[in-house]
Amino acid sequence: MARRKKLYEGKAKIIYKGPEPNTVIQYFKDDATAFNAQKKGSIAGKGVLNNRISSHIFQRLNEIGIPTHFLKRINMREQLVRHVEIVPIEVIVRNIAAGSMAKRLGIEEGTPLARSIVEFCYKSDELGDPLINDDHAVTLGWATEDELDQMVVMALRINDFLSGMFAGIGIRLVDFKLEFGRVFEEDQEFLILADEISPDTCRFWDMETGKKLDKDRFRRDLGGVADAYQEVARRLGILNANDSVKQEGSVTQEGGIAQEGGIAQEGGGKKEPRLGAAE
Ligand code: ADP
Ligand code: AIR
Ligand code: ASP
Repeated sequence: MARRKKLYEGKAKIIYKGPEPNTVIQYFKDDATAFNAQKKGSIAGKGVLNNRISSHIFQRLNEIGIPTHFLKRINMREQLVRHVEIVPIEVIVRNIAAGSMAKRLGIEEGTPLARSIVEFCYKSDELGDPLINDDHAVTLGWATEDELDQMVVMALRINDFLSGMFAGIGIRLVDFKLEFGRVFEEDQEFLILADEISPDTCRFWDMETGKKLDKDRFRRDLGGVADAYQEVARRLGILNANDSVKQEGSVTQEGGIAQEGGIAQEGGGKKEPRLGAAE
């Protein structure tokens, strides 16, 4: 493999220089962190599943006219995307109270919200991605008023589309996080959706049982992390039904032992899952 220039290594992905100008490659790692990297681990096969799930979702969003950075999935762990200047704001959409909002406001997790809530957080690991409002974002120069408006409009459209898409496969979209980036074309600057949408960045609850099918299984030590991510991929129709989860220790956690299902292929010793129809 040709040697590539690493531009950035994050908690869950590595960004490499792309083959064409203004492109980068996102490499999806198996590493998992939570609570701004205070908790660290590795989930065998997570990167493969997130690459596949996120590619599928971004492709669908491109098709309905949401501008995104996604160009194509290159292989099991990599996708080619447009290089953007990331807006240092995480945009969170919530349909049901959960996680930090439930905790902060003393609301029981699982309480439905009368309308969707959009939150902004300043993207800073050191500060723990603190919640901010429009005034902070504009005054401190992280985004313009117009950019905030664009992000909210896109986030709500994405929420409508994805809520329907997941409801169709028996999954409630509880909340999710988006990142946007700036691209420059012919003296024009505009925002496109960047980063990833996967069980690492969304809360997914099974509509019948309420089972968590997302990163909360890792955050809250619920076990079955890879299994849950696989279930999401299967329901999306992008993982063959006969792909199985190995009941062997393949999730490791720093400072602890967690025994978890990794991903195995039927009749093969390879760890990467066999995936369904190409995008
Ligand atoms: P983190 O930086 O929070 O640890 P990741 O491990 O997911 O997160 O690393 C991916 C990084 O790449 C993130 O910081 C994200 O903002 C950034 N990123 C996502 N999409 C693009 C893109 N198209 N161009 C440049 N940077 C991107
Ligand atoms: N999120 C926020 N920062 C990183 C991520 N992945 C996502 C969570 C959850 C939503 O944003 O995965 O889906 C809200 O998270 P929280 O912790 O603020 O309740
Ligand atoms: N991704 C963030 C972290 O690594 C937040 C989270 O997902 O809990 O801590």
